[in-house]
Amino acid sequence: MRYDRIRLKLFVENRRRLAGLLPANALVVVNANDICPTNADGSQTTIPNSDLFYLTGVEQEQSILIVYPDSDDKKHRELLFLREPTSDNELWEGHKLTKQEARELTGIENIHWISEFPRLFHRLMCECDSVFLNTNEHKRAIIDVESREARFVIETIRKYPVHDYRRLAPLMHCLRAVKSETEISLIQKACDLTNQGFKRVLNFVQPGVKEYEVEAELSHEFIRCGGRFAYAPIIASGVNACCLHYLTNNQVCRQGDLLLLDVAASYANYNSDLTRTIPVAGRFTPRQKAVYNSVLTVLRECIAGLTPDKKIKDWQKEAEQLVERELVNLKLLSLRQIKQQDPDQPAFKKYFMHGCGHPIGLDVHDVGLTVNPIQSGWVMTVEPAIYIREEGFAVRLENDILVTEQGPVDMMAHIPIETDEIEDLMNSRLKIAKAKPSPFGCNTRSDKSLVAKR
Ligand SMILES: [Mn+2]
Repeated sequence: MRYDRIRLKLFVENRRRLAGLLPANALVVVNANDICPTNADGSQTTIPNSDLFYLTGVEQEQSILIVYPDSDDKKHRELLFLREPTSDNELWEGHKLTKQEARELTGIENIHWISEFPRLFHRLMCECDSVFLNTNEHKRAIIDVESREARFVIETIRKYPVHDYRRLAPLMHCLRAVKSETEISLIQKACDLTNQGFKRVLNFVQPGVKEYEVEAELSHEFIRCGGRFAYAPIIASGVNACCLHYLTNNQVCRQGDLLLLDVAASYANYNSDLTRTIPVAGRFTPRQKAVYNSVLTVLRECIAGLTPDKKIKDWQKEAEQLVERELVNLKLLSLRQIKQQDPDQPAFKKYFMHGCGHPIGLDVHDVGLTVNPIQSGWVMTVEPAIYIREEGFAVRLENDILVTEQGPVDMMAHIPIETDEIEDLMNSRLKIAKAKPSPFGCNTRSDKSLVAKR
């Protein structure tokens, strides 16, 4: 791991909370994520299974957790199965957890090698009354690939067809939605890394830089601090910002354009999510500033509106009404258009067509019972926007907010957002020599000698 060790109390407490939600004599199984293949013998970087991490802190492949709080045998109440370290896998892949290391990481006493899983699992299946199996459930996820967990579920039900099976996902969603103090401090750490990356970008962006060069600056900052990109960064200049999930990041940032940056760090698997929109040349035009300040006003009102007991759909409705008001102020919509609109296709949707925010945590679009009222302890993003394709730009602003009984806490309050602040920071920097040739051959198109050397 590249982050400071998390105290095992977090994982012990999370398992205790899960045990508290289970009916009598229930068994829970949680599997690690697959290492996903790409092409030939390649594989993707593995992101740990969020539920397994939440309950154990384990990131290692092929791991399996069993929680069986009512087991007669004390040794069977919590079991962790790990891939056995061998000289061969350690030679090729690196260090694997020893049993003692796993105990110190997770607080689970009973650690077994994965080869012992079938025997012990069979025994526990003969003793329990119900089995909670894990499924990846998210409203927006359409998943065609069968995960390790999904294969385990299918195989288990095939072998034990008449057991009483239940979904673990709703319990995990209920637990993971409300963040503990440790989790909040880890999300805060991710927000702080994001701040560092954003400040570096304010010092870097100028007309002529490519969007992917901005991406490289962020990458440098996040990785050197032990973090990584929380999600594929959106670095969209000019009209590119009107594509909601623009990921090519290959255009030149031009004088007079705005640059939308939806970029953030994750730290210790906890994510942040930031959006800022900055002027490429360091000054907003009056029109850009007017739209920007409209979005900023809505952002602040939506943050203030994140209060316990409100339903997300009501909060979204408020956001839409605020955006609509601003669209009228900006003369993008007329009151007549609004009066005559089809209620199923409201006029504001031309300029603001997505949700105003989502829970964030171990997943960027975090699990949570979003039909339930907002609760103290949730961390939500707030991301209003106005997209004006015909004017060739968009403004989106996004901060991460902790909901509390005492009112919303903006975890990104320290990240520059006022237009004056952004302009000042961009104009006070030491200008980096423009288009300095890179020693690594970034300008290879005009420099054949670098290509020939390889
Ligand atoms: Mn977001």
